[in-house]
Amino acid sequence: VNGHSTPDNESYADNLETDVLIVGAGFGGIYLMHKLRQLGFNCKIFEAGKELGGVWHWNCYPGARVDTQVPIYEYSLPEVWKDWIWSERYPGFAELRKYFEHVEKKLDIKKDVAFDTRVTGAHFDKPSSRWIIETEDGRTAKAQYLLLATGFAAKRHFPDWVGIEKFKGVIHHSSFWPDEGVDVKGKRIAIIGTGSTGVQIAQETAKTAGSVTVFQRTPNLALPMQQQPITREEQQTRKPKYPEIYKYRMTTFAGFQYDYIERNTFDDTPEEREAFYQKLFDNGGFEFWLANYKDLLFDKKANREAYNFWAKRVRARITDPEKRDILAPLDPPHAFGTKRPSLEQDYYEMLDKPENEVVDIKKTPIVEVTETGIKTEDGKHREFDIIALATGFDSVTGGMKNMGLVDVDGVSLSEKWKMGTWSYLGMTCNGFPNMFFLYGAQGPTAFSNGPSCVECQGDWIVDAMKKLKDEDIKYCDATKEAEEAWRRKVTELSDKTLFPGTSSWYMGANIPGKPREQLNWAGGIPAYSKECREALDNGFQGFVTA
Ligand code: N01
Repeated sequence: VNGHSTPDNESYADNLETDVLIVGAGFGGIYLMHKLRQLGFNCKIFEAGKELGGVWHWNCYPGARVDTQVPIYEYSLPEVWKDWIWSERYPGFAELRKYFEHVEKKLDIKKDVAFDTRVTGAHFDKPSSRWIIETEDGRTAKAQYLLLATGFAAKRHFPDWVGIEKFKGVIHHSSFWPDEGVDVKGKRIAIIGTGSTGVQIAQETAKTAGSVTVFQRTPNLALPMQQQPITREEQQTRKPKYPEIYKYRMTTFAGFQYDYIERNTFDDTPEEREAFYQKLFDNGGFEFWLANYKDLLFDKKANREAYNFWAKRVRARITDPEKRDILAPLDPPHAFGTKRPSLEQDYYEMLDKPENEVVDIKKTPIVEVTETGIKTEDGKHREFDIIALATGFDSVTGGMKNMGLVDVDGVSLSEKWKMGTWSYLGMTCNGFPNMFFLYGAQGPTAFSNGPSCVECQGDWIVDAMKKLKDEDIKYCDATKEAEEAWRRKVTELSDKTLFPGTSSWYMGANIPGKPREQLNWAGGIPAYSKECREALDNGFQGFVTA
């Protein structure tokens, strides 16, 4: 299994001292750097990869593209969007990488980034009020503030199948896909996993591969993407509305250009409901998920109604009855929308082709990877040239637990979070003074559009740091009580929804042994923002300051 990064960076001195050390140069890290520079903070970013872009630096697997429509999945910064033009409604990874080149031209970030630099340890030295940060290549840095922008997918998940190291063909995890690509033409490809990644890989490789075999544990309740090219003229005409669009996205549950409607499912007649579902489904994107009736994620009966519509539409596209029942069963595998639906273009048609196969590994689990292929419990051995592992991530908490972070009493974050996750506001942790994180645990993270979440939390972090500076406060540290109360709030919000009933990475349930708990704020961005603002406006409520 390949890796991109080799720690050979010479671009920063050992014993670096800076006001702010940011970890990660994706959407979050770049935003923080840009905003903090404007306030006169001296900032540096440590980034394990070789380029800006975070997940878009790592993700170049076949078919990788964003599932949020232009212009929602981008910064609201006018200096960035004003002269940036996309080519499609849902841009692919190559275009997203170009977007980050454009961001660099506008914001001049890279001069303060040390690439190929992986953080492996950090602790807070109370006497000097400084974080001491260690990197994999043995250097250290000191900073007054430590900001973690490591994303929700910083730690890959590799299942421990017997023999996985023996496979003699090509095998890659989706986020370690080689930059130069893999020639799939005419090859026999296995794809393990049917999350957003697996669906994209299967749909794309099936266009040229000899055969595609998808190993599915849980069907993805995928929605039509309705991809379309978009012209420069269309975008130029719409740009005067962008400020309004970006303002609106922060008022919606998930930071999108649409929101749940004010009606419940059974407020409408069956005919009205059918017409409404039809419209959402055909508009494409996440509308069927995020612009649906407001009880979709709360009421089992309402949810089942939406599922039935989804299954009817998808089943009609699959001619093979066996594949139809595996990909879109009549009975829901879980409540619709409690696992992230992928956006597909011709996933079902591609898998329906006779040369392609869908293996239901809930019925016949994988028992072994051999030199030439994959063996399942029913004794079948299938041979492959390429295996794509689309098995996901130790999502949300895995990255932060893996960085050697230690609290003021010498307890590691991985120890602190062993039995569950505790944070305050989904941005700070007790015992980790002046450490802030975004797009991570107990924030709107997985239930929101990435750039919206990053800007909401980034603005709060920047305001908190400005306040600390203006009021001459050396550090702030969340209290244990505030953490307990936040955890309770996160759990209570989630318990009102259908999310806890589904084994998903949202609930930590995709990683063997990981505590099952809601890892995300399920109350929407506006309510989240309000809570966070109040804590600041009330003079660092929930923190001790010194
Ligand atoms: O990962 P996943 P992902 N044996 O965890 C299966 C974002 N994203 O990389 O569902 C067999 O969702 C697992 O099965 P199950 C997006 O937020 C966005 O696809 O646990 N199978 C599942 O099918 C997304 O949600 C885009 O039963 C095993 C799959 O592997 C997040 O990233 C594109 C297994 C993992 O799916 C993660 O997506 C891609 C095992 N031992 C990703 N272990 C955009 O479009 C796991 N699986 C922007």
